[in-house]
Amino acid sequence: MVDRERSAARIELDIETLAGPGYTLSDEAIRRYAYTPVYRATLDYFTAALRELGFEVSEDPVGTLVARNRPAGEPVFGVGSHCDSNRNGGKYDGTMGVVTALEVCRLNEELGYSLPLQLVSFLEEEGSGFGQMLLGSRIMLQRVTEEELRDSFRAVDDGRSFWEHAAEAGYEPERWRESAHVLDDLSGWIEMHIEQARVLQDTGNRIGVVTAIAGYVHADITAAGRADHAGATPMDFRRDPGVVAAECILELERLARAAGKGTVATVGEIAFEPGLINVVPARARFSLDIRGVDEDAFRGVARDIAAFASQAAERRGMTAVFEQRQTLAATPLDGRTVSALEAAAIETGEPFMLMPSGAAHDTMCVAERVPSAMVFVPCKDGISHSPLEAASPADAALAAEIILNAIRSLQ
Ligand code: HGY
Ligand code: MN
Ligand code: MN
Repeated sequence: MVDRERSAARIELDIETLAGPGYTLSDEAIRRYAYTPVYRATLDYFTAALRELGFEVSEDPVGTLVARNRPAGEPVFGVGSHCDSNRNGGKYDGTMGVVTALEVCRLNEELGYSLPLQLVSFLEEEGSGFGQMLLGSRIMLQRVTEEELRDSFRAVDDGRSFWEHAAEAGYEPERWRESAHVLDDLSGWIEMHIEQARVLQDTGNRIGVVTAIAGYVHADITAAGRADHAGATPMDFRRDPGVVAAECILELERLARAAGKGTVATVGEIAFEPGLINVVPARARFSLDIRGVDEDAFRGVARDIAAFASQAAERRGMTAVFEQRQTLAATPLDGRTVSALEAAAIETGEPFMLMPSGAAHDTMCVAERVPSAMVFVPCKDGISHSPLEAASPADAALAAEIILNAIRSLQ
């Protein structure tokens, strides 16, 4: 029998410790990402706790943490998430999933179930280090190219390549393809995560059993005009790409709403060059994050905004270029694993629901090779990617019990 109070207390201690100094680059938000000392300290924290449980802990060639309680080659069931954070992150996104996976490993030992387990904490899920979301799991699934790792993927902080940073941190990026072997022995995979929206809270549910994960397109549009003096240049003489960007942002909202079917679209980054108050910008770059569970709908929005941008720029004597960063398809999750989680949730008598995920997760990659599912817990008012993020260790303890029992039933 799981002592949920004890589990909740352990989960809370882990979460609060990993929110403390030494584990974040900022004291206003949780900020940790690949190859920073605070991220290294976070991996060391999990390594110590897992070694205490007798797990064999290692890291793949680029830094994804892998811990297992069976020798390589034997089947194991996968649990985990990511412990890097958004640059404006909260204590719970990702980290609560790894902590809950750790609690599943603890309970497995204490209750003598001796289930074969492998805990994985994926590198760079947030993309805070190199602007590439799900980077560790996409490397594992070989959904990147060596050229991207060697050259195009550049650090947000200093513009140097992923390859250089990985090597400097003591990893072996030249062996990146071997990361695929992390999934070789997995008989299944369950990731726990905070919901990052407010459906569970508003419906009074403590648990979400996730049935599918929205697909996405990440891209940039760069409009190019001409830098001019902001005071001396009459309005009719301007080539102002900032105005093109503004038209695109409004059009993107219209396209997403018109597409419906849960399609969403966001411009989260915008940058003008030279970015001075008294200079009409020469260039305007803005990011696109377009998502949905209906492939045609969200990919249609990406296609239409690219065409709109180019026409809007041309109308004003300028150019606009759409460059895709990356894309993943909407991912249905494994029916048998979902049913096992559903049965385990029913057994607890606690309120739960089946639901899709609007946020992206490493499970989108794992699911290509391993029967996978996810468990959500509520986060207060749906706030996430913010230091105001809040979630309940008691809900996480309930999730740990449900995951543990689902894994037992899947053996
Ligand atoms: O943005 C996402 O979907 C994830 O939280 N990185
Ligand atoms: Mn996350
Ligand atoms: Mn996130």
